[in-house]
Amino acid sequence: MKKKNLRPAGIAAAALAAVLALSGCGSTSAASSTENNPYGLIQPGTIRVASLGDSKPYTFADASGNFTGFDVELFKDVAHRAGVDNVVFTGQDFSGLLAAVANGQFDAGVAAIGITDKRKETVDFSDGYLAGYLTVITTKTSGITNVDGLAGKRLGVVQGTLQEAYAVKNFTSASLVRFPDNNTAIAAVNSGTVDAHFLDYEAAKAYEDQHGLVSAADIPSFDAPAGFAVAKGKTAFKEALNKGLAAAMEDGTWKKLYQKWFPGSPMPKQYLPKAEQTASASPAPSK
Ligand code: SNW
Repeated sequence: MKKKNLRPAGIAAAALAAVLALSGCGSTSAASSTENNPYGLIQPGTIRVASLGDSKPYTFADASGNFTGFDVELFKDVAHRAGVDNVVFTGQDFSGLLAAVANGQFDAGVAAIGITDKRKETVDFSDGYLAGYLTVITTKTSGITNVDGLAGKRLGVVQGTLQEAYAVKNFTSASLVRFPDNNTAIAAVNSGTVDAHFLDYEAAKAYEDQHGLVSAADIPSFDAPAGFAVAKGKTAFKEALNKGLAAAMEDGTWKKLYQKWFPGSPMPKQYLPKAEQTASASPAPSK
C-alpha cells in the first residue's frame, strides 16, 4: 500500500472498498463458515487431498494421470457420505505429506498413512481402515531371503515412512538408503544400486508382479493401522469422515473395495459388517 502513490480520491475509494470487504467478511462469514463450510475446507464443497502417485494399489496415478487405488476409492466414498463429491488428489513426496496437511495446504492426507502417536503430534487421524504388513522386496538373485540377510546390505526406505523408523531401530547392520518415493527406490533395486527396498505389503506385491522381484520378509504393522490425516482441531470434518467410514464398513463397501484392489490377500475381520464378524467368530447355530 505504501508504495502505491494514490491520489486522495483513490485512497478514499480503496479505503471504502477495504471497509466493505471487511464488513462483508464480518457478519455473513461467521454464519456462512459453519453453514456453507461446516468442515472448514480450504474451498467449501471441495476436499483437497495430499496423496502419492506411486503407491499402487493404495494410491496411484493411472495412465491418464487420475488418482485411483483402494485408499482413493475408499476416501471418495467416505467423502460422498459426508456430502462432498468434489475430491481433488495431488501427489506429494511422503516426507512432506503430513506437514502439508497440518499447515493447511491440503484438507486431508490419504496414502496408507499409519496412525502413530508420533504422527498425532502433527495431525489428527480418522479411525483406522487398513492394517497390514511392511515388506522387504528384493531381486531373485540377491540372496536375501529373510531379515538376517540384510546385514551388510544396502536397504532402501522412503523418507518419513514407518519402514524408515523400523529399519533404523531394527535393521542396524544394514546400510539404509533414503529415497523420496517408491518408484525411485525400485529403480535402484532393479539397477543394483541397492540390494532391497522396504515398503508396504500391497505395493510390494504390485512391484513384484511388475518387475519379477520377490518378498524377503513381511513384518506386521497392525499396531499402526492406516487412517485419513486431517489438520488438528477440524473436529466436525474428522467426525464426518469417521461416520462415513463406519457406514462404508457396515454396508460392505469397504469389503468390496478390498477384494477389488487386494485380490488374494487375507481378509481382515475388523472392518467387515458386524454381522459378518460375528458370523465367522461364532457361526450361528443351524435351526
Ligand atoms: O502401518 C501400515 C498399515 O498397517 C497398513 O499396512 C497400511 O500401511 C501402513 O499404514 C504403513 N504405511 C507406511 C507409513 O505409514 C508407508 C506409507 C506409504 O508408503 N504410502 O509410513
